[in-house]
Amino acid sequence: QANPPEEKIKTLDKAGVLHRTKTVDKGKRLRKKHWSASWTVLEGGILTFFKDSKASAAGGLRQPPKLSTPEYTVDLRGASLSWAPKDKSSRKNVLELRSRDGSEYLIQHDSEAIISTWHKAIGEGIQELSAD
Ligand code: I3P
Repeated sequence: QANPPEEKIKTLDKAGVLHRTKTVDKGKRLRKKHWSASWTVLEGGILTFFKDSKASAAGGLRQPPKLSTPEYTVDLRGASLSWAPKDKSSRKNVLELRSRDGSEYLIQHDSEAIISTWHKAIGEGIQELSAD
């Protein structure tokens, strides 16, 4: 094997702007859904949702939000990912991510192609961690 696992896991897997909302916080269902378009980074088995920022949404990949701070950090170890059932949202292309600590997030993008690449990348991230 060319690279030790420590090397592999540090690489940036994916980054971009997604719609997301947290629905459950450590087992406690949140009352209101607040969808935000925010910069999202998948790196080293961690998915980080940055704070909502109009600048990050508008700038897309060309303008990473340097001054933005992480809002939610999801450890993918022991997490699970699936397409959200229809009753979870009226939106299309919605993924549901459940973390091991019992929190849940919905992740959405109007483009089926874009959400599919995130589905694949996050799914692979979860797989890689379960192999350790
Ligand atoms: C919610 C808002 C959400 C919607 C949610 C509404 O209303 O419109 O976007 O979720 O539907 O309750 P409010 O802004 O008044 O909180 P979706 O867009 O995912 O459908 P829900 O009650 O069916 O979760």
